[in-house]
Amino acid sequence: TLEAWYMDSSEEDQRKPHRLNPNQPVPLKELNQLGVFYWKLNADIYEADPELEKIRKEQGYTYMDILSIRKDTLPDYETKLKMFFTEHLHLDDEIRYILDGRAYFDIRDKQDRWIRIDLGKGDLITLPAGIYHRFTLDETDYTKVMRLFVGEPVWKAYNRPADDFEIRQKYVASLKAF
Ligand code: KMT
Ligand code: NI
Repeated sequence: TLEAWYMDSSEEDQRKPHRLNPNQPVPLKELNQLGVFYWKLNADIYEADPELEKIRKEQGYTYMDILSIRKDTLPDYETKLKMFFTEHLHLDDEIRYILDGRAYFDIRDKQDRWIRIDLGKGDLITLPAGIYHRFTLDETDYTKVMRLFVGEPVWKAYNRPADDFEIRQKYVASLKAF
């Protein structure tokens, strides 16, 4: 299963866990209420995994590519990591499947607090269009991630504040249902 927790507000290295003391865990059910969904898969067989195929078919994830995020394999590593960790939203869902290594996704809860989601090999996560979030490596400085998308990919990120976008307003309205 997936581990998530509320973050402290220290300015220390973004790659550290940033847990509160005592730790304040966030159960998957609460992530679901924020529109975040999760599957656990066997990343060793991702190239021919019927479970992954089923999800891709059901969700319409026609596009996929794979990024190895480490200093010596990702062009413009420093710049990209800085961009990934700048709070932003997208007009489409963000779907990521960790094939190797580890990473954190941070998302905002309804009260605008940061929740850190700890991802490792085999974790597939979807963030809804319009949610504010950011991404970082952890102290191991490496992950290999599959990016999935419905149709032609659009990677454009809108940094916060992006409250005037219709997708943002739609997302915020969707939270009131809970
Ligand atoms: C994003 O938009 O937040 C990212 O794509 C970064 C994580 S996966 C490369
Ligand atoms: Ni993003």
